[in-house]
Amino acid sequence: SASTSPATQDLFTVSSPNVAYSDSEINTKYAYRTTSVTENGDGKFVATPKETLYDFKVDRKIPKTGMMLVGWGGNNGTTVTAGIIANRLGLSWDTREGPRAANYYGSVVMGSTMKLGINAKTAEDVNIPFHKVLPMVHPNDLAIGGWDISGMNLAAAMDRAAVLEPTLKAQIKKQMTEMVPLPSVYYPDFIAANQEDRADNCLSGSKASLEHVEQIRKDIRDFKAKNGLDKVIVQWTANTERFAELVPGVNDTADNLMKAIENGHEEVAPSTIFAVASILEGVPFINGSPQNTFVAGCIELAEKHNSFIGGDDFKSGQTKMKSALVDFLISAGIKLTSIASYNHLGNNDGKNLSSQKQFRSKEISKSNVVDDMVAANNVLYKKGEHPDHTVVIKYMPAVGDNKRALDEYYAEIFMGGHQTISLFNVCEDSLLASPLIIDLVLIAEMMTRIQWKASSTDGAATKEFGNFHSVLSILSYMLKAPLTPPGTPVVNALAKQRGALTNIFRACVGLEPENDMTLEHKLF
Ligand code: NAI
Ligand code: DG6
Repeated sequence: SASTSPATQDLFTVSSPNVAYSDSEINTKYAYRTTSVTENGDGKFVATPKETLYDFKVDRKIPKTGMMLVGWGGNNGTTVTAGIIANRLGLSWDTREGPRAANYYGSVVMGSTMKLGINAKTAEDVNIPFHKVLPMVHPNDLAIGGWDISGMNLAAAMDRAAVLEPTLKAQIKKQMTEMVPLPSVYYPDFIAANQEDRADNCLSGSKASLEHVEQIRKDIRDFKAKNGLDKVIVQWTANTERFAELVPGVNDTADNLMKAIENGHEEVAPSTIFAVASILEGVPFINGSPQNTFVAGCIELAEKHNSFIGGDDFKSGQTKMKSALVDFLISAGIKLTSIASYNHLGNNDGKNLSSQKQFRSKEISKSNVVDDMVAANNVLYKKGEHPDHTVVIKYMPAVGDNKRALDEYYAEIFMGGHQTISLFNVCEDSLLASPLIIDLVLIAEMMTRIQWKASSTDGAATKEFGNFHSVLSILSYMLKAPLTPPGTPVVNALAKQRGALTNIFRACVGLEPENDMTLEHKLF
């Protein structure tokens, strides 16, 4: 917790000449090993092992951290807030299936483990909670706040969401009632017209303005001061917006974007206003929806201010399965030829997505998720060849937040045969998304406390310690359409995304990447 001293908070220490602990920092010298490949011109390659030395520095002091959600009064916003309060209070409640207790299932950080190594005596694996690899914030300690264009208090909004059991809601009603979203930026053209009737808590003005940016910045500062916080993370879990048009001179550079905001240009989305305010305030901003919040000018602004951004679109149910299953099929040498993905859902997200422009944003983010896996297999697929892929979403109020995701995967197997896999996946949408919201906050916060430099021991000119790139692609595991630093590849394959996350965390404490060779059990 925030009050634990660095010395007592560690579950393990690393015993290595490359790792040094002080009260305030963990300092590590790390050899990053890759393979450099050159092409001979005759279609053959030369692969050369390469080693780059880095210094990593981890700030051990766990900061008092706040999470501010845009769209706080929505299904995700109310569910994640209720879940954290229930965990903090250690609540249990009755359901028709028996008692249930608060947990963090579905959170990689809080619910999964990582192999630390092998027990020196028993030769058995030693696994530790992911949360204990680096000195991370505990979600129970997060201060929570945010904005919504609907002014309903969080208890009423939680009822509107119809996600949680009444026996749980009754126990947290008092705390939830006291939580009321701040007024937000509402530009009606960006979300579906069917959302208008809930927009009763809006800042005046229906297009971009510097006043809006300044108001959001002030809200962040006030929240920080009121709760005595060291850090704040802002996350968009508000309605899916339409894509903003990319207009040269408007959103292509940081300066043009700031001018466009000043001039009230109509192609600046509310989500971009929140991103800009967060960047200027130096707090990480994560986009949990699919729209193109991070226009080029916004990314450049983040880079200029050395501020962190991450996105886009939480990867919760159908797409998480897809990014695991397609990875498995194609890695197994099976030629996937079509994916048909249908969804129907009855929550407010589904209602908003029943409008064509907002659906289009979601269709794009749900459709591009297999590209890297297909492109990587040049045995099965010719250059440019791609499986057919369709995504359908329908609004069916009766099923509420319990989205139905139906998928058919059709593949070519040995000697002209076929494999057809049909999935029926009932995704309790907000209960799947809430732990991702927590993971994104905890990992983004952790990344603000990790610095690197080229190692002074490898003869390179000694550089100052600096941050990771502003675009936090390490968050990819939680996101459908991962944003990566301009010009760098997007990785959608779930196992690779997890590998990047765990191995970067391991590197920061001088541990080798996880490998599954287990030679110790094979070479007798
Ligand atoms: P929701 O519709 O229940 O909540 C969205 C909230 O945002 C509403 O309370 C609405 O009043 C508010 N809002 C709209 N525009 C706003 C603005 N400019 N400023 C502040 N508040 C605003 O939707 P839900 O289910 O909570 O999902 C939120 C977002 O997360 C959607 O874009 C959805 O597509 C995305 N998402 C959800 C996933 C899930 O599994 N639940 C997974 C992936 C993405
Ligand atoms: C219909 O697919 C509605 C969407 O908002 C999804 O529920 C949400 O994006 C989660 O999608 P997925 O593919 O990660 O389950």
